Amino acid sequence: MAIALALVLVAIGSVVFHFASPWWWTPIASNWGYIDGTLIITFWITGAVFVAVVLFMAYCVLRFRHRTGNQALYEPENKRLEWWLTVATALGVAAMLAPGLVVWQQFITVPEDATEVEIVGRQWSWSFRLPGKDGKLGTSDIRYVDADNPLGLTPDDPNARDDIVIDGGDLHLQIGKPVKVLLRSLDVLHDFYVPEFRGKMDMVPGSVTYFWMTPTRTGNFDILCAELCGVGHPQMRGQVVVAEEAAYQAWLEKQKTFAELSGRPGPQKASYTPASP
Ligand SMILES: [Cu+2]
Repeated sequence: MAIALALVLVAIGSVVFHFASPWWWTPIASNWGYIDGTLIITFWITGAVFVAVVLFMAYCVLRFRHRTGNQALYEPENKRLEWWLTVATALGVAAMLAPGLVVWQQFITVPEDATEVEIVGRQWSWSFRLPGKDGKLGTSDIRYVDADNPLGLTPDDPNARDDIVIDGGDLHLQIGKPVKVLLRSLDVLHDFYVPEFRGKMDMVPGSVTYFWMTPTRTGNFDILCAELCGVGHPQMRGQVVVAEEAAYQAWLEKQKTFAELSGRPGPQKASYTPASP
């Protein structure tokens, strides 16, 4: 009786804790309310199954408790029960997976008016790149990485020269403007994660991953690395600042282009100056 009661209390306590708990997601700051929606569906389904299983256990503990003269019956097969459990489990799992597939499709279908922003991870810091006036990001290759060119932009690519490179600063974004977030890593696996954006994606050395989002709330948001990437992993922090248009433009004007940072004003040409006699 005491154990059955304890099980019922566990079920009731879990539901009460869920609704009364002060710990909940940090308020959302992007368009990805759908991500929260899929999580809530999963909570409801797993929560209902959890309560049903625990209450069923309490019922069994009480109903089939030891009594003198009672004998257990061995029943290894039960067609009807197996059929019923298989269908119910399949429906539950499908209901949890299907919304995720729909949201994933939206997560990687970038709207036409999105501007590109590149985020580069390395052990253990974040760098950023915005397209310059031409609206295009130049190409890059890890072989070009050096002190003047921390992101490895192709020195002779005209599209790269006006790219804005932010190495060791914050990334600023304009509120309400969709961005395509392009992710690169210079060394090992990292994962770009801003909890308020409800968006995260692995950064894989040698490839470019992406998703898109629209910031919907101004403020400063922490960037976390969500992929264990070495001893400095917990300190791999950055900041995204979401600002109104005027503040964003003021910040943008203060940023340096790749050409300014690397002292490469024009395409590099091989030249030969004869030594004076
Ligand atoms: Cu990392």
